[in-house]
Amino acid sequence: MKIAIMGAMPEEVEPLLKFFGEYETIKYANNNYYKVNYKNSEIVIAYSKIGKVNSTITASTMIQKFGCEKLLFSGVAGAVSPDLKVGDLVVATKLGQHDLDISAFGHPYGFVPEGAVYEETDKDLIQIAKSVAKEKSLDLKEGIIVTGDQFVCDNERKEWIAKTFQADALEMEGASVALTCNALNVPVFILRAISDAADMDASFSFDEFMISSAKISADFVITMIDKIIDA
Ligand code: OS5
Repeated sequence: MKIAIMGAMPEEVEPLLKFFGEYETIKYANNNYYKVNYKNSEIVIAYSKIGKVNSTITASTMIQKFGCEKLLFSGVAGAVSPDLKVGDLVVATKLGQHDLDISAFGHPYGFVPEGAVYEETDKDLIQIAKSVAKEKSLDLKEGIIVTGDQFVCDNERKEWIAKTFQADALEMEGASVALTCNALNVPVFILRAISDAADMDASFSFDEFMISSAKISADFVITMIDKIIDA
């Protein structure tokens, strides 16, 4: 089994590389891919760099060049739902692009012809995540995550996103990763731990909690790996 684990920023994959310890570094398409042998499986780890384009390239490379058969994303997010606080874990049931807008032609926000507003994630991987959460007595929330090429730090924009997409959290890579995986028929799982509330204090909260929240998410994904391999 070949499994991809990706993040967007170095801090999001560092806990994974530290855990697995030994890895081979492969340079490809202006990025580094870290190959790990673990329990007769191969795990490919990479951070894409920020945003939808970079994350699409990395997800596509993980699948088409490295042959990964499942893809897990681990990272941080801004909270949209007032129920989500810093450090909370949220797994995406579906994801949309909040900055995709051809509404001038009568289409809903986030929609392009021959596409869909939301990309779904893999139900089996969510089940595995739920069983890990139960075993570890961790609170894992399920919700809608939206993606856009902007760091949201504005209540008005956040409220618009909440109302338009019924979103619980937002970030800058998940929907593009899910769209890539779904197009290539690879099961996808997107996990985020909250680093900020996407409000006027977001950049300060992000700087303070990015590393601790990234580790919460990465630690959770690590505990899922054994179950995925054994399933
Ligand atoms: O990957 C981006 C999306 N992530 C999730 C997220 C988020 N997205 C949108 N709005 C919010 N409120 C969000 N909260 C969490 C996090 C990440 C956000 S962009 C952060 C950029 C921070 C930064 N800029 N420069 N550096 C770090 C230093 C640097 C310099 C050179 C090379 C690498 C890093």
